[in-house]
Amino acid sequence: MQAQIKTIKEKAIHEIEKTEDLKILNDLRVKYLGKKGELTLILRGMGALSPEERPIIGSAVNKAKEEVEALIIEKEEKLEQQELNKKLQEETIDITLPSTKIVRGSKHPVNRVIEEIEDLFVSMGYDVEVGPELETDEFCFERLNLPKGHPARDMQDSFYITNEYLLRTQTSSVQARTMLKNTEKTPIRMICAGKTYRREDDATHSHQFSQVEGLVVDYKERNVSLADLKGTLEVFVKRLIGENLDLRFRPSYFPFTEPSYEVDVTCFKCSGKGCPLCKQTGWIEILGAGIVHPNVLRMNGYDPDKFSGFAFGTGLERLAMFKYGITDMRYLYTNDVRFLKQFDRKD
Ligand code: 2NL
Repeated sequence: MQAQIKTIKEKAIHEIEKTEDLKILNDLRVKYLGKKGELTLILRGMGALSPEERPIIGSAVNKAKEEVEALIIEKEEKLEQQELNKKLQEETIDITLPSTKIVRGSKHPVNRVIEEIEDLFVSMGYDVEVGPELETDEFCFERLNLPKGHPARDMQDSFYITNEYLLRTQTSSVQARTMLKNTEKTPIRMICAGKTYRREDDATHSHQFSQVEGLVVDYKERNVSLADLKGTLEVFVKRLIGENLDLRFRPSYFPFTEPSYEVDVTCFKCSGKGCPLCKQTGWIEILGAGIVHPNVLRMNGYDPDKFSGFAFGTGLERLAMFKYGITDMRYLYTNDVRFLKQFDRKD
């Protein structure tokens, strides 16, 4: 019996020493020390032994088990350490390698202009409002003094989705919404910038463009006048494009204002001397503006006998082109990174 224990033990030691694999090592633990392991089975068979032999054999088996167990643990630690070393070796990071360059996007020039205009008007006490691009005929036209059948509707061929819904042709719908939602009917100073859509597509027009519009409504006795409108637009244009520019107001027509004006600015290319860009006039049209039409006030909940104000609107693409000297509107839409990268600045 003693000899049998010795043989099993030596076989176990030999196999443990031989293996270089943690899984096999675990199999060996089961094979020798497990419930049906070779050494365990000897203990189980001890019933057949004489009472004198039992403690001797029992102690011999237990001693052998302990030895084998210790050897397995020792080997286990050694193999685990080896595995870890190998992993560390394989996963070392070469910090001298050049890093991968993170390609970062840049703000689109139109969005840069929007943010600059918003900052400027906020500094003058205006609120920045937003509204839906999918609008109703009511807010896009009706409430802006453009009833169905009005000839000025023809100036804007629109994208109707249903009889009622269309893609907004101007941001003015947001002013109407702002006036209407102000149930207290307190004075309004707001601007709204965003995307607008019209059914046109040629060399100088895109079906989608961006506008910013402003609206001031105040108590009549505060006398908001054309002088305030002129002063506001002068600050707007000079701060945004250049202090040495002049503004010119020409009478015009918009359905939502009366009187209405088109506002010209000194040609940025020839400084007013006359060139092909300004068609030799020295001026370039950039804004529409006027005194808010009494109908528009009334239709949006403001009594025209008690309130008056001014409004203005402009296209942001043209403004961005003036500001940055961009010569072709299509650069703003074609997403050429060589163009966009030039605006990747933190100023
Ligand atoms: C242009 C002209 C303009 C307005 C927009 C406006 C809105 C309300 C009331 C009165 Cl709710 N006016 N907006 C007024 C005058 C001109 O825009 O050429 N836009 C690109």
